Amino acid sequence: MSDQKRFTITAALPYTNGPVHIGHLAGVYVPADIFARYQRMKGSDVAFICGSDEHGVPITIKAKKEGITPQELVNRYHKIIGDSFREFGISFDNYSRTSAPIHHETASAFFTKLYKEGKFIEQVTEQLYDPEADQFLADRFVVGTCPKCGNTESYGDQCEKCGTSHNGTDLIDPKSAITGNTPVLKETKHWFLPLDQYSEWLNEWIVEGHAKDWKTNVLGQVKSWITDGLHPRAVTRDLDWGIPVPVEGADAKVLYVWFDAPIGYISATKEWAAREGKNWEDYWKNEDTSLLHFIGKDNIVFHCIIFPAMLKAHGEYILPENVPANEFLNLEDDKISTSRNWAVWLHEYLQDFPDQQDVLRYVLTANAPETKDNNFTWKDFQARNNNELVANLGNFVNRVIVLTNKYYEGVVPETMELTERDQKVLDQIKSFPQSIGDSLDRFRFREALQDLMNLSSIGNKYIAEEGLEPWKLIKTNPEQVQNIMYVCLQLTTALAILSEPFLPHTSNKLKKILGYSALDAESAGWDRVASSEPLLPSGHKINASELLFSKIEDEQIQAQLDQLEATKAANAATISDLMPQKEETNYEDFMKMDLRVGEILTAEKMPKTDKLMVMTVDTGIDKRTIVSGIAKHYTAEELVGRKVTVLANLAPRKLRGVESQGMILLAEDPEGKLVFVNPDDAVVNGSTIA
Ligand code: B3M
Ligand code: ZN
Repeated sequence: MSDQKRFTITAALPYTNGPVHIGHLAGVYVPADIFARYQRMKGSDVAFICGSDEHGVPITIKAKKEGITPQELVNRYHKIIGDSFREFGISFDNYSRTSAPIHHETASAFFTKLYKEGKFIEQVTEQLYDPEADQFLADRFVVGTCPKCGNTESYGDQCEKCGTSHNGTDLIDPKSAITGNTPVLKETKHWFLPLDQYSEWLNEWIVEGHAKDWKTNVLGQVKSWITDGLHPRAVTRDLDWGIPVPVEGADAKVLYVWFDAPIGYISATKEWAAREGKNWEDYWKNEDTSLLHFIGKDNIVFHCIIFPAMLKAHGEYILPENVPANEFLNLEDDKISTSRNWAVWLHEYLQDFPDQQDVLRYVLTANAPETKDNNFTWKDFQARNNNELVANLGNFVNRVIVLTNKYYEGVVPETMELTERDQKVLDQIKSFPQSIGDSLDRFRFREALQDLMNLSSIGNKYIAEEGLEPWKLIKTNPEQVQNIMYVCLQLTTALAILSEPFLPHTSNKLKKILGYSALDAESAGWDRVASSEPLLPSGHKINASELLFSKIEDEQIQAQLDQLEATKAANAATISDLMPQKEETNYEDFMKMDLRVGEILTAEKMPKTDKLMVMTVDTGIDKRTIVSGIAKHYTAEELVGRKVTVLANLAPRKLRGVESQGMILLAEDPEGKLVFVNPDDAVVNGSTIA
């Protein structure tokens, strides 16, 4: 095929310090898999690449806690994660791992080339060091306050609240995650990639060059990174777990995990190509290849700024054509969290819903966090299964298969003269590969899935039209029923083909029922549905019916909700999440604070944010504007008229352009729930508190 396209499709390498959950699947792996399967069906040459990200500090911390080696830890999770992906039909061409020798060689060689060509800055800097642990505190070994958003639990390399990536030394009030001690500064030599030198080029290539085809959430982040100013980034660490820095005298130093991990895409491609007798360079060095990175939003900076800068510095590689990053998926209105066990783990889902992988794939796609954070609820999961998969798709297919077996002993009937109505449906079927494909080409997976379901709806409507139901017509007009059933069988086959990227297990099952696999393999292609040849010719024999989907009962859903409730209760009971007592303060410092009883007069959610509430507060001395991050916890109506405690002499601060003149005191529980520190309603506004 001369116009065959070539794709290198990568999905973020999951950290190997825990299993994977629905958030991973929804954000990265299901969309990537849909795209890869679709392209294969279009006849494209696809390398779909992933693997375990086995380096980095969290892995060493967890291994230490469990008293095992990092390698033992990653071996365990590499298996669990790999199994989950396989079960859910994520069709990687290679699922590799970064502890593999081929990766160590590839990453090492990559670093060496840049090193020899003078692409790094060598710098002795002062880094945080924990004397008691006798260790430099790289990345997650240090916790402190984020200089940008004030989150008190920011890691050394990245703040999970605001997404900023920074250096450990930028943290305010840093603490060692190993001993809890305040670290000291100690000199050490590292290699830095001077990102500032790539700023202009990045701006041209992405912000100007891809303004139209990249997702707005991705462009937005990239722009703000570039306008905030890019700085040299250390690409090495003082650690003993990772890929040794291939420079003489750099003992006890390894490559930064975010330097080696994306190179893992290249290593995994090499490993696969060697196995399959292909040339890996076609997938990484040929300008005709489309390189696509599927990731979650917290990985945008690494895939759109740092890795491209590395590739550019190297000089031999192609750059990503697109990075269709997704936002986050919440679970029952709460952020998915590994440490709070607030997640639906894939290996656990499979125990509770065996053989229902496609139901989860379906719900996660229908609800994908494509343009904004989205929410997974068990009730929605049940409703989508029962009302959409069972009642629409499953019902249509089942009727067609049962009736074909009943009326024609499973043989696709001959057609008589087709009515306009029959022909219309046949024509409609042919338009679907194009329309679903258009959505997929633009990474609009929800829209594409909706379109697939429309095809099934067309079938349901056609078969149930008043007076034309085959089960009624069979007695009076059997010829017409032959036409209807023939058309329905074409539509069912189209569903079997076009559902493959979304619901691979279902598609397989349906192809088996239809005996479709017995037809020539070529015919499985995407565009086959649009051709003028019948998809399932008259005379072809199908098999017996089997249910594609089954109803999910209330009890099953309740069991999941109960489990989450139990998790909540267990979390509330652990005090380990509570903030440690702050350092001692003194009377004078405390008395500097002007605390007063105030009353909220007006409240309005700040446009385009989901957290901020703009309020007018009567402090007794004046009426002023205070902005507070409580919009997720209270509605404007709940706030007006409430007595609150106000810190009145806090220096004003601009939040999203609005000046906040003071602070309202709130209590935050370990779950992140916010409640007011409430003065008695009888106290007059302006009363001082001390
Ligand atoms: N392991 C981060 C993550 O799982 C990281 C991705 C690496 S992709 C090269 O969020
Ligand atoms: Zn922050």
